[in-house]
Amino acid sequence: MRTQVAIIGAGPSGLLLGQLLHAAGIDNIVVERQSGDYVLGRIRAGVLEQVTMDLLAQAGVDARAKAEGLPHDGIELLFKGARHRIDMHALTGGKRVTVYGQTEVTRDLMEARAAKGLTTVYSAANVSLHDFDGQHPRVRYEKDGATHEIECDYIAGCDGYHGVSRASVPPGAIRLYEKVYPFGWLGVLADVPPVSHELIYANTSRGFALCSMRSATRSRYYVQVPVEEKVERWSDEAFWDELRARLDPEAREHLVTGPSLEKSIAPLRSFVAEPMRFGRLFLAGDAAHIVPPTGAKGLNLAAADVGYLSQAFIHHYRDHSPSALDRYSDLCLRRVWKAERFSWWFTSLMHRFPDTGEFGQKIQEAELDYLAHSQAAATSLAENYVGLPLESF
Ligand code: FAS
Ligand code: PHB
Repeated sequence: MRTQVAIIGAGPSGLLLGQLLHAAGIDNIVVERQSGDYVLGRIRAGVLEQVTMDLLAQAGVDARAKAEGLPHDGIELLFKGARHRIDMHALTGGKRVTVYGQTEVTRDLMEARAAKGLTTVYSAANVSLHDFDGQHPRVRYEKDGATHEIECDYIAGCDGYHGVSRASVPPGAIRLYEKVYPFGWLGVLADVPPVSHELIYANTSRGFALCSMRSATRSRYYVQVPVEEKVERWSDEAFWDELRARLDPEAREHLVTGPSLEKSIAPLRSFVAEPMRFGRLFLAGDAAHIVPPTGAKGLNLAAADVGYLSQAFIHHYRDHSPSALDRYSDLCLRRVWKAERFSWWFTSLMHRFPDTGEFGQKIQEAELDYLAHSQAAATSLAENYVGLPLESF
């Protein structure tokens, strides 16, 4: 097979890149090691920045997100037993986020790709990348007992943190930056109405909690747990009891519980790989960076990367200009590191660390009190949460 851009990974990065390239007349093939159902079965992000919504629109895949997504103008910070609203819409001159699950984004992208008859190879085993440091890169994979090869102009590594793309880069050519947090998030998805119409981020002496949602009838909740915690040790009842213990009286009273549809523990880490380009291989999304989900940046950073990368390929193929491809990594990393900082800051503010102690808890509460009563402080949180603007090439 031959294509212009071979995309590794059919998560949000790979599928959105595929649609953006197709919309610009650039041929591409997506190679995914799992089945489509497996990809859809992963429960992950829930909050989309306007930048992401705009990119979905550019790809012609925003209809359902606009129809079913929930526009959110604010979030609430819960500390010392009381909630304080951050009016992001007012503080950012009218910006907002949209609550719409990553699963639905992926489903919309999968359906759009299939409707266009574009090639997606699912259940591709032993994917390998070749000669991306030369002029004629290739991707190999095994399927149905045969080895297949794709000749391409470029490879987009959209295969996540555990993917083969970053692992294919010679160790001396890449710099890795990582911070692993000493706790995880135990998450529950349940068909119960959300406890509040906006997200609640809670800092409590028992640890962090987050009240989120997927719709008016489906909620997503998280509680901070020790990094060694096992999800098997948590009954639904134990989860709901712990969440209640971390809420304010009003939220506790309004909490509707029910059987979990999904229950899992996600580890938290900050991670960046530099650069994001190696010859004719470009990394995008979780393949290049990971943020703790506190700032709801992971999926949105992935979308921004492929927004930049699709524009760079368009400049290359349409305008025969290599400069945008040359600037891709620097442009992404400038915004990635700002999102890494915001996600690290918000995680440090909202969670209990082994060494937080009483003094640390007082410092966190003082900063939260400052955020709740200073327009300057709240504006900084708001403009980062709704998403910093993209730069132009
Ligand atoms: P993905 O990991 O989503 O997709 C990569 C794809 O590549 C996968 O389908 C994988 O099967 C495939 N792949 C891997 N290796 C391959 C190979 N060798 N060959 C071919 N294909 C291969 N972000 C938020 O904003 N909010 C959240 O609450 C949140 N929660 C998360 C919870 C968990 C447990 C995890 C892991 C992440 C969470 N994230 C969250 C971040 C997440 O949403 C990512 O940012 C987002 O999935 C990034 O999308 P991709 O870059 O496409 O990577
Ligand atoms: C979610 O709904 O899964 C979600 C929302 C906001 C976050 C993290 C996760 O910061």
